Amino acid sequence: MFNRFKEKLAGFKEALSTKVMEKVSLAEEKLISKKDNNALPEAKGLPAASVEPAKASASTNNKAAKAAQKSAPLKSPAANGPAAADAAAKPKSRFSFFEKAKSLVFEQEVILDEKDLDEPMWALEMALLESDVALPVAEEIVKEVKAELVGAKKKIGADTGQLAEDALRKALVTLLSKNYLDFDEYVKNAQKPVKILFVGVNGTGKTTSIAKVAKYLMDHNYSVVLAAGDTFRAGAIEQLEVHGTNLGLKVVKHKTGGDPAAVIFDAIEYAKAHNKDIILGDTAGRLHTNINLMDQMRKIVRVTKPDLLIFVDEAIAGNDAVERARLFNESVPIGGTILTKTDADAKGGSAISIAYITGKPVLFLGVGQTYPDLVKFEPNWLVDRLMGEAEA
Ligand SMILES: Nc1nc2c(ncn2[C@@H]2O[C@H](COP(=O)(O)OP(=O)(O)O)[C@@H](O)[C@H]2O)c(=O)[nH]1
Ligand SMILES: [Mg+2]
Repeated sequence: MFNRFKEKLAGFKEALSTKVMEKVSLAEEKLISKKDNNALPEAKGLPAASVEPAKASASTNNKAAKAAQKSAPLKSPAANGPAAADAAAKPKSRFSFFEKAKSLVFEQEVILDEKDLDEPMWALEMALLESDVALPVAEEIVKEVKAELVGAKKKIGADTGQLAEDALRKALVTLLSKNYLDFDEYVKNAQKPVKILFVGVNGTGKTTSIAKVAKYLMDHNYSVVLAAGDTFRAGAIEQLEVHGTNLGLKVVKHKTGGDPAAVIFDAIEYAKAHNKDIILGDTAGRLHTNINLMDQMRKIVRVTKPDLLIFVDEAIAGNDAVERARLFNESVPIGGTILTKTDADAKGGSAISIAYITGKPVLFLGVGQTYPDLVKFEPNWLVDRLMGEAEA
């Protein structure tokens, strides 16, 4: 899942790491030249200072040492202790001076400014666009990541890739949380029976998703009835009936070629008469470019007045899915999206973009062909998979 996305991100991480390293070596050079200039007397003084007590403890005959020892009572009794210890560590102490200087550089914090981020941000935008993230969405993410990184203090030695990842993760979670809707809460609070209608292009996974959502709702103790509203495609009614049989659900149907609005209307009547909680209505697949079929969809919506209209599309369609969602939403106001086939999606762009572009939440992700292969949309779940370890 999303392996291409992970690959593309490597460019951004690398660009950021390179920039941080550049800044670090610049800071290092500055620090060293500063040390070279004003550290000379200091550098001379240090070994000299440590030489003296060294001699003092090494040779008790030395006059200076004796004088030092005589004057010792004037100082605190402990004063000789550290001096002696320093002396014993003389060769090491000289070494550790350079060690200390080095570690100063290592602890130097690098602050990234806007200009430093030009290249990494370009790399990020390219990575997002190549992963089929829609342009306005990519721009929004870049803006967020940049805001997160400008002024960020970076310590050399820490993982620069992590800095890049943390900033991007935060931006993605923020973006994906914007239109979040808790489907469970929605269903719980909605007046029953809840009328949910599924629309979208042919072959994207509408009927499969209806069966998955039915199973999901049954697992949450709701009673469900299915409406075979795809009266257009041969075999569509039978396909839904197979799911009905598998799940033990009533399927309300008419003949192929019948009026889809009438089928859904009947299912609503059935649900009311039998105290069912939820009606899941199938519809025929249609392209947003087909004026007649789009008109028909508007009619179905007008007549049946669904509480929730779900647009279904496949993640693997990338930008096409996002564009279709936008156009469907212009025709009939959708309440949310189910993005199917994310299990086969390498890029992740549509999952990132679709809610932002439509302004409507992603409700579920389809992750396979069996009933339990439905994941309730959670920003963190998705971001974990987008940013996590690539699978083999
Ligand atoms: N891998 C995968 N396949 C899916 C998923 N959802 C649906 N499919 C497959 O997509 C094909 C078309 O599904 P269908 O429900 O008939 O699409 P519809 O024409 O929109 O109703 C079927 O072979 C499904 O098994 C999914 O999340 N992952
Ligand atoms: Mg179908």
